[in-house]
Amino acid sequence: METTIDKTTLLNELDAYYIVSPEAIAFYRQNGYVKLKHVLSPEVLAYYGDILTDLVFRLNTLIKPMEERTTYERAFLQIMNLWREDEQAKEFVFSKRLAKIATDLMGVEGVRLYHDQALYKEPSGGITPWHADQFYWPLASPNTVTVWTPLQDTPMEMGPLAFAEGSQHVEIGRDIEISDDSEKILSDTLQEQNFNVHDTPFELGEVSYHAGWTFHRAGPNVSDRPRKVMTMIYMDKDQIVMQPRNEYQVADHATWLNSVPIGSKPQSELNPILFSY
Ligand SMILES: O=C(O)CCC(=O)C(=O)O
Repeated sequence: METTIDKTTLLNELDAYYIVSPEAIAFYRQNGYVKLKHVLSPEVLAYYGDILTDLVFRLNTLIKPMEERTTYERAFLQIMNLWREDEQAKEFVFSKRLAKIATDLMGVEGVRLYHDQALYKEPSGGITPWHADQFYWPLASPNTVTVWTPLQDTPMEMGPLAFAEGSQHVEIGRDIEISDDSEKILSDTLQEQNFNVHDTPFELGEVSYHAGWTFHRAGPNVSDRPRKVMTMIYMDKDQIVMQPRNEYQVADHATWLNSVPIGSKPQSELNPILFSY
């Protein structure tokens, strides 16, 4: 029998507030990430998962065989700002539920979207090397956070996201782009400095939030299913754009921040406020 999807129920769920426990907030601030279960229902994930997946495969241009790809290209198909491509993708990306959690974890008044991105690790896709995201962003304060939302359960063989606990507090390796070098150098340094690495599967409905300076990586996808993940990067709504410090930040300033003046808030239509108290 065909089941009918009640769209209003799905939209209500995307906007319904999730109460973030004081323990989860304390954990995030200490460790630079937190994993939360039962944030999204199987129904929301199935419905929006299909929409996001169709978009990823429609917009993807990376079609060369795995053997010819760089380490970065082997890690995932990366399709950005899906909210600008499709009204239903926008419903998911603009979820107040997910944006409020980001707000509460950072302890700010509200958050803007930096950009979204789908990260699909294909079967036989390689590792995501150790890196910290904020290396790429010309943003003045560390109040940035990414929600990593798997669209299916993600066992170890699919390459779930792993985190070096507390690594956002130390100013090591902040000038290293994601690469084979970052994997080697950061893995050695994090080990030498005794950082605990949290690497566990994600249940269906579980999501993680990690701070912009938290080092993270993912293993290869050795399963026969694609590891489908949608992410949204949030920043404090009062975040300030700073002078870019590298070529990636110059590019991000133009692409994701609409080239707003250095020293101003990113107030253009590219960076909407998604939740505010
Ligand atoms: O999905 C992955 O493998 C990497 C994700 C990541 O680096 C991020 O969301 O910041």
